[in-house]
Amino acid sequence: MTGSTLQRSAAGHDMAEPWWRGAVGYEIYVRSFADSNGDGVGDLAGITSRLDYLSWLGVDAVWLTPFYPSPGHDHGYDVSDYCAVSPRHGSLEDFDTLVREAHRRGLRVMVDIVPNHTSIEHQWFASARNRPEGPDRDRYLWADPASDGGPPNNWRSHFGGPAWTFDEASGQYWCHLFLPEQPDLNWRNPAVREDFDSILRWWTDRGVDGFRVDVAHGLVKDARLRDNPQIAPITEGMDPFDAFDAFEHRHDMDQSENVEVFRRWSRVCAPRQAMLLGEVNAPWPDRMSRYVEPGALDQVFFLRTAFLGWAPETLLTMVRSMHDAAPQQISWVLSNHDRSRPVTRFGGGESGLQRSLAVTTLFMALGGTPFLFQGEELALPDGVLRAGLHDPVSVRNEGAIHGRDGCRTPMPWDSSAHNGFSTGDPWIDSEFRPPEHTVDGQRDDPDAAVHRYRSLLAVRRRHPDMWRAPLQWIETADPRVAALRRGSIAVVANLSDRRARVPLGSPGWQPVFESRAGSSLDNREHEAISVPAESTVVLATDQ
Ligand code: TEU
Repeated sequence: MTGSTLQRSAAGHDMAEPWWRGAVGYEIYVRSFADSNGDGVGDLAGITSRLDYLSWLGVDAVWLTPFYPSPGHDHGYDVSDYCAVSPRHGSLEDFDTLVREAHRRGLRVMVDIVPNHTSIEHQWFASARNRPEGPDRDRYLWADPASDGGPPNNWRSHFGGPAWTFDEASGQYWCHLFLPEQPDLNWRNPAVREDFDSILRWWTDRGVDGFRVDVAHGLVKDARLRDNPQIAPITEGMDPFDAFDAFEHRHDMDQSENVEVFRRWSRVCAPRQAMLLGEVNAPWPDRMSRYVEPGALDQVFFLRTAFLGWAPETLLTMVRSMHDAAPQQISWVLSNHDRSRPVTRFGGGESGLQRSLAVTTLFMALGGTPFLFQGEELALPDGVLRAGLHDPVSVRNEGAIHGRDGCRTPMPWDSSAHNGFSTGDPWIDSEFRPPEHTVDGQRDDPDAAVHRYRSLLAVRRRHPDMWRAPLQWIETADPRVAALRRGSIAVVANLSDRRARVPLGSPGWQPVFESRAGSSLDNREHEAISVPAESTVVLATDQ
């Protein structure tokens, strides 16, 4: 099925525009969304059974995290077959059903493609390792030991330790920017490029509407494998992500040749109207915007906002400069399956919710394709584990502080056993969520977070100017307050801790969405809006 058979597209959408203009995406962490067969692991049939909820919420597209065959060292981000479904998550038939049912409801389906590395169990790696003289060897990055017998250079793995593991049989090291079980592909090898063209075609032929590209900044490595400059000391027991940041990643990441790979991918995907959305973690904004030059990726995630605690001035400064460098091509996010949830990062409870919704409301008016992470619409704090650790970053590093388990606990649907996620024991053992944090509990309460997010999405759909009309920033006196105008829409985000008054420059405005009640149009001409602390208001005018 192709996109043209979809029955709905974003309101005000012009058919000549790509489907993602004006769309809002929703990330599904497949392992933890819905389990249909009671084995404790989320699956594709479970997702299909919950599509009505996503339609009701009002998102336009879902991104599914990897569901491919995988030994699971990094929970699916170690793929052993790119064109199949892991029995853990269902079957290809289940996938086809999911796509068909999603399309019937006007929802697009994006899959995660993991091109930086394969699983150690992928047949390409088995062949590369077992036959050093064979044609598959060069699909990966192998290098001789340094003169002292150690790793060939000083590159580090994101997940701790060197980015190199020694292969006794051949006497060479293989490169891995993540786990040793995730060997990095050699993107200078034409066979690798051709294989991925085929993988993209294979999934678009099955009806997928786009790809989220894992570690898009990592693909091509320095041809001479030069050392990275070290910029900070590494100490014993340091968090692996901090140790990774102790280097300037001049030679292992963000090489100019990455963009050439995506130009090639775009030639495959653009004629099929399949979106290419990169996970790009590059110094910004100029390096980021290179990835979305015409004919390369369509959008990139801007992930810095998913790293921040509550820091309004920093957040607004980075958002504005990133927006201005690529006004329609940023996928704005506050969270994903790698980061602590925003409600927790922003102080928890009602305050965490107010702040998250205030920022998300601004994101909805920035062009580009914003994404919610499952449970964000419920204002969930991080889940609390009852037992065990699962994230390999925590399991393999005693000093790790940025464990990723808290955001990966099951989606709480209701107050039955395991919050309705599974009838069996979930793969991750976490505390029960109270009724007010569940989908069912919130649907019965008109003031609950889910209704506030749903209204926001409805307002965006009703007012296409919110994402389409040219954006003009309105200068404000306080750097913690951002204001903008887009055609018939104005948005004022007051992230400061006190009420703020912003002149709108013309009369005739009406609030159409308040992230927190209590804004007031001041004076008879309605020319200024007074906005409560830590909230965002969207206004419309008919003038
Ligand atoms: O994450 C990539 C990742 O870890 C980096 O973006 C990292 O946050 C950054 O470079 C820190 O400097 C993706 C997936 O989202 C994650 O779940 C996987 O574990 C990882 O790739 C490996 O596939």
